[in-house]
Order: sequence, then structure tokens, then C-alpha cells
Amino acid sequence: MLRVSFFRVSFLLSLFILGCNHAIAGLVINDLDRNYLFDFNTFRGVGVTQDPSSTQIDSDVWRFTGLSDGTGEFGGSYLTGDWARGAAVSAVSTGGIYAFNHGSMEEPDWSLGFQPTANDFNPGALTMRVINGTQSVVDRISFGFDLLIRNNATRSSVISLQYGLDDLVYRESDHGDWFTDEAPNENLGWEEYVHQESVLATMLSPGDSIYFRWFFRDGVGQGSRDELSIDNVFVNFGASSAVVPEPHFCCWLLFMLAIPFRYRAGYLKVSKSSTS
Ligand SMILES: [Ca+2]
Ligand SMILES: [Ca+2]
Ligand SMILES: [Ca+2]
Ligand SMILES: [Ca+2]
Repeated sequence: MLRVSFFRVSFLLSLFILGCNHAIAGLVINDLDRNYLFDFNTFRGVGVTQDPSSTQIDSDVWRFTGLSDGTGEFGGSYLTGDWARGAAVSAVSTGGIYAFNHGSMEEPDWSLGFQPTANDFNPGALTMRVINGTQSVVDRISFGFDLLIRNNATRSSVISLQYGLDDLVYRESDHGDWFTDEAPNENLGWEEYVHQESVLATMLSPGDSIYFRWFFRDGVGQGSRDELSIDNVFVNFGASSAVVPEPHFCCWLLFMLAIPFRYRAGYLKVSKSSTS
């Protein structure tokens, strides 16, 4: 007599769904309790593509939207114009994606930079896709980055951090927004804010994704926009041993039922360095 339990059917169904998800590329985290870090030190602003050189950005992991030259997709290839404004060691004016050196000439520290304009990143977003490549249900997610601001223009910009599990519904981080000052003060060079938080009350089954999105838009003021950059992005997945894999749709359902992300957030303004 063939007896198939509900659990077994659910488990097989979830394996099938996971198999589908594994076709999606992104930052695949295979090791628990390990920091996956992007320091952008070899990035030189020469494009966003699926199989990047060390000087490019991986479009499987990173997506840029809101450029006048187009809207990016995960896995796409974007090698000219706004997508590839190059490496800059001083202030720029043309809108688009840059590698900004926020270190010194002697000790460079490259980062992933944005020059917003009326038609670029206004609004716009950077989205990072992260996939649970482990065999465990991830229930602890640590995340952090450095936000760099060069307040050299007369307008203020707003940067919001958001999360989503399906790339459709996003929630704002309870941390709130970052604002650049309206009145310029180039003497400050790059202002650096170190941010990290733990995303709690969220479970990722094997194969599930989580999306981190930085959303950019104008604040107040007139004229041109400040320069923004992101550095030292890290993600760390943890799993409590007591958690048993559940069917894939349960995590999605929890999210849709508006169980809020709860997290410990903190950010610290650590330094101001001169423009190099
Ligand atoms: Ca760096
Ligand atoms: Ca543009
Ligand atoms: Ca500028
Ligand atoms: Ca400003």
C-alpha cells in the first residue's frame, strides 16, 4: 500500500521549487557564519556584466536602475555611458556609475560610486541579490556597508535601505534614511558612515533569496547633486540548529502577512578623509 504523507509531498515540492531557484544567479552563500565581503578595491567603473573582470561589477549580484541610459536587469551586460563612467579620484559631474577612490593617492580605497543628476538615480536604486546556498534554514542575517558622501553640491540627496524576499515587495529598514546636507562643504572630503544590522524574524530556506536595495532620490535644494558611494558591503548567514527546512512558500507567506523585520541597527560616523 502506497502511503505518502503530507510532509513528504511538501518536502518533494519544496525540493522542486528549490531546484528552480538554483537557476537564479546572485551572491550564493554556501558557508554559514562567514562574512561575504565586497570591498570594490579592484573596481574601476568599466561596466556591469555577468562575467565581470576584476574592474567590473557582476550583474548577477548587482542591479542598477534609474539611469537615463536604461534600466538594468540581473544578468545583463552594460559597458558604456552611464554604466561605465570610469575611475575618479576627484569630483565629477556627469551622471552615472563610477569607481570613487575615497582613500588617498598613496593608499587608495576604491568604492562603488554614484553621481546622481536630474535623470540619473533620481530616483534610482542599487539592488543586491543574495541566495541561501547552504542546506540549512537561515534565520540570522547580518548585513552591513559603509556609506560615503561627498557633499560638494547645493542639493541634498536621500538614501534609503530596503529589503525584500521576492524582488517585488520591499520593506524599509527601520534604521531610517540617510540625508546628505544641502549646503555644500567640500572641505570635508568624503564623509563615511559605517552601518550594520541583524535582520531577525526572517527565515530563508535553502535556495531562497533576499534582496538588499539602496534607493536614491532627491532631497531638498536646487542645483546639482552630491556624490555617493558604497563600500565594504558584507552579508553573513547563520542558522539555528533547531530549525528544520520547511516548504519554500511558508517564508514567502510569512513575509506577505507583514511580519515585520526586526533587527538591531546601528551606525557610526567614523571618519572624514580629504578628497584625494
Ligand atoms: Ca574599498
Ligand atoms: Ca545619464
Ligand atoms: Ca559631482
Ligand atoms: Ca549638498
